[in-house]
Amino acid sequence: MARNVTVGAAQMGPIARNESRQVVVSRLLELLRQAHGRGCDLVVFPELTLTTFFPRWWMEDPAEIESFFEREMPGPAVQPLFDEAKRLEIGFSFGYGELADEGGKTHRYNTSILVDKSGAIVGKYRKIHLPGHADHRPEWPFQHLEKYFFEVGDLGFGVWDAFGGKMGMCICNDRRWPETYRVMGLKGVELVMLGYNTPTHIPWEPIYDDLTGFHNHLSMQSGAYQNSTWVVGVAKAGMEEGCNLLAGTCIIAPSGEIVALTATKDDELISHVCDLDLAQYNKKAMFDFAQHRRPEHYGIITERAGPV
Ligand code: ING
Repeated sequence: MARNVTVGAAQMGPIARNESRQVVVSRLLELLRQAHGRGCDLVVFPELTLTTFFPRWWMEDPAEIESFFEREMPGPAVQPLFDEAKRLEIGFSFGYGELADEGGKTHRYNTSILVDKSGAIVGKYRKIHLPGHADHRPEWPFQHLEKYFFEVGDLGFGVWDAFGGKMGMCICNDRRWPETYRVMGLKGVELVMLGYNTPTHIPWEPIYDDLTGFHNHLSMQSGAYQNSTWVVGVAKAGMEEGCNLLAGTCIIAPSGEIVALTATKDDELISHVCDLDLAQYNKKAMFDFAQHRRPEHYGIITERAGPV
């Protein structure tokens, strides 16, 4: 008996800097309804999907910075998405800028949540691998200031029992790091969902500009195969405020094969019936960690920050 989860990957086209939450949510609702029409159980939206990718600009005004974040989830502008998803009995995941008042301080995270069919938030993840820089670099065509706007996530890589299997989340640059998938793989993950905003020009490593699409799929396909898990990668795509963002939204099987791929750089839904039992196959074969993985023999150095 297959453990099927029909998954939708809801790619978003560009979001303008002045685009209201209400307009963005109306676009998310349209994709949600399309997903319902395809019988989806779960829809994955991109990273920071409620606003434009604001880390491309230097900002100092606290009110302007805060305008890109959410103090409550769901807030009034996002509530319609939760309501409609609950009505349609469809789960979803999306990314947003989180303001969290914890320990007497206000913290800023690049966050994603997992919402089940009842409308309950069953999982939260705060981005750990923050790429780019924290200082203003006006000589560059655009900034990549995630280290300035966000703190490093403090929740680790979680795996949650939901949708009949073991669900995991990560965000964008996390997908490039093998540890991301391996930590979830060691927790038995069967489907990893993630969103990304990936410029096709990287000011700090322009030699790989023509390989952004290749590296995008290479990273996710490797993670899927080496941990025998489904991977769903969802782009915010297109020319957004003068910055060209990669598309390439895809659904990847535990074999590492791409089974669904977007054809545009706009709002576009792709979907696939994901049999979670397929993830179990190689967990009991090539990647049976207990049988074949020998970390005690790897000569792992003690993890240390900074240059070795
Ligand atoms: N974006 C990019 C990503 O990792 C980046 C940053 C782009 C790093 C291209 C390296 C090369 O896909 C985010 N938001 O992490």
